[in-house]
Amino acid sequence: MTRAKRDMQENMKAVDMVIELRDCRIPESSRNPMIDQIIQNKPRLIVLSKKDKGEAAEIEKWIQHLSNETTTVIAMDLTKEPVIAALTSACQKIMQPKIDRMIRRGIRPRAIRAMVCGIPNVGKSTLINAVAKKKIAETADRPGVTRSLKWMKLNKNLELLDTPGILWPKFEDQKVGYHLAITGAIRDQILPLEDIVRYALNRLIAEYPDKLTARYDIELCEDPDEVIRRIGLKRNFIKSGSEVDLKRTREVFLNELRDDKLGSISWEKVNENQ
Ligand SMILES: Nc1nc2c(ncn2[C@@H]2O[C@H](COP(=O)(O)OP(=O)(O)OP(=O)(O)O)[C@@H](O)[C@H]2O)c(=O)[nH]1
Ligand SMILES: [Mg+2]
Repeated sequence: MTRAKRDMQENMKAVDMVIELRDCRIPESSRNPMIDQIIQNKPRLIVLSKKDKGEAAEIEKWIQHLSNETTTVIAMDLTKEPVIAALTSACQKIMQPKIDRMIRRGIRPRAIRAMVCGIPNVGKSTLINAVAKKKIAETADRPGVTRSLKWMKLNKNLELLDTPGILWPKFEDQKVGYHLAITGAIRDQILPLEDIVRYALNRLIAEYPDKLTARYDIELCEDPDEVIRRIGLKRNFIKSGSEVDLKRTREVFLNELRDDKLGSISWEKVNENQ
């Protein structure tokens, strides 16, 4: 078992529920399947982050698809939207049955305790910083199970563990790797640049030809290698001689894709995953 997993399992004992972050553009690829095992049957709030970067209609379908009795789903732009209000209301709704039970038994309900978790780059720090910045964060030390845990008190109803649980994505399916690379979750050369770009272009040629032509003003064809060559030619990325500098073209193209220069794209759609 990895250290991160062990830590999460320990911290799990101290929380009432889990806030799982996923990238709204790739809700399947940006989840770690181990999470179900770690959080067992604790109530869960899935926050689909980077709402501003995905397609509204697709995000709405994901919200419907992922919601069930123990899981509530919301989508957010964590950099702009009021995080505290959204989290408090969602977490309260999720925990209401338990709170009601406590009240019926004559127990005064305490604040809900939640842990934020997710794979790298989904917005864990952005969420926690947004909360901490508000200075409601009188971080209090309270003994956890084996060591002291730091909590951030958002208000009288909700406390967040100040360290998120980090999980790594799974790369069993190559498509997952491409999705993570395209959205910037992995930046290292884990996968060959050529393959990432080929995958992205195949998808764009088939599903978003207008976005490609609008950005690069080229004539499209079905061959992604030819399309990247045409993009390089258009941008005048020429090596000595008259050859197109394909490596540079691919790098620039992938950077532009990550920077949303082609617009909002939901790389995973609900139907494909059913
Ligand atoms: N546009 C947009 N950007 C976001 C959103 N949430 C996070 N980001 C950006 O995504 C990048 C990664 O966010 P982090 O909060 O650092 O992600 P993290 O989960 O803490 O990542 P690790 O620390 O690597 O595990 C940052 O550049 C954030 O500004 C969002 O909702 N919308
Ligand atoms: Mg972080």
